[in-house]
Amino acid sequence: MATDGYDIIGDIHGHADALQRLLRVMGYDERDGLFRHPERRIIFVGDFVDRGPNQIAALQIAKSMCDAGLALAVMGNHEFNALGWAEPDGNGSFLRPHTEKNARQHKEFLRQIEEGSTAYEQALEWFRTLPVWIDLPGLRVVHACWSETAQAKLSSHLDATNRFTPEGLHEASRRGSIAYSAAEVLLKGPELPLPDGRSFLDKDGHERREVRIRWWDRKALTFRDAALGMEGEEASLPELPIPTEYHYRKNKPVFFGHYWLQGTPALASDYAACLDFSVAKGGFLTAYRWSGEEKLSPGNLVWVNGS
Ligand SMILES: [Mn+2]
Repeated sequence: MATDGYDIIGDIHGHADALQRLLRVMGYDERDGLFRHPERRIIFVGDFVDRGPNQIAALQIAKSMCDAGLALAVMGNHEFNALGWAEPDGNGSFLRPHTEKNARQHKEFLRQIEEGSTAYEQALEWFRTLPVWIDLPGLRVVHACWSETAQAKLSSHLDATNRFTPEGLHEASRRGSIAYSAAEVLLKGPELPLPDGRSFLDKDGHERREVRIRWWDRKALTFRDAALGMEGEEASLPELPIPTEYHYRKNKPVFFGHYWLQGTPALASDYAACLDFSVAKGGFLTAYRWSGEEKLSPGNLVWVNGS
């Protein structure tokens, strides 16, 4: 599609009102229920659903723009999880087991979109069409982590446009498979076992023995510098070296979401932008307005608050 640039939008999580305000701030006008810009297109980083108040409306805005060729989108872990929740595993359970924890993470979606309804089936049908990553000539987009190693491991389970094949979705949901760990890296980000058998409670109160790392920061070389999501406990970690296999070392800009970053939106690095600034937890829905530059500029970030 001909365009002067892409506006890449972070995790929406059902905040349709913020999405509409962000699109208007960036000069997109609504006509016949479609948001359009005369020169620019959108790329969504995934996580359209779960948590927030207006998930059907958020899906409608994003999907209609994609259907009309006005936007592209990648799959987030919440779309992957929604597909797994709905898909029988052939052994009397589902690809994503209906445990209490999994039900709690999905309950707002299921409350707003009745399981089995037409809207539900249409949402899942759209999720199946979302690629795991997009690699355009000047920029890249993935939900959580750009890892060529993980992409290579998953590629035989995807079609030519990086969408899961039906069998691929099953294989990537089978705990312990190579495809499962590759999908985890791409959709949820790499995690490292904490040293000394440590654990911490994450933002949802779950005990975790593995920690997310700042894969986009090639200077973050120790647990103390690289760990994130520990609610401030990162500073207590030892300065032990971490494996650097996940560090992004290219100068081609990469855009992602997923990390529930706090505070005023800022770039992750000169060549990487996390656009998830926690709109579903009192933060901001954030976009980066890209017009072909290799080195990113903080002045191209735009954001609106949640409500
Ligand atoms: Mn996510």
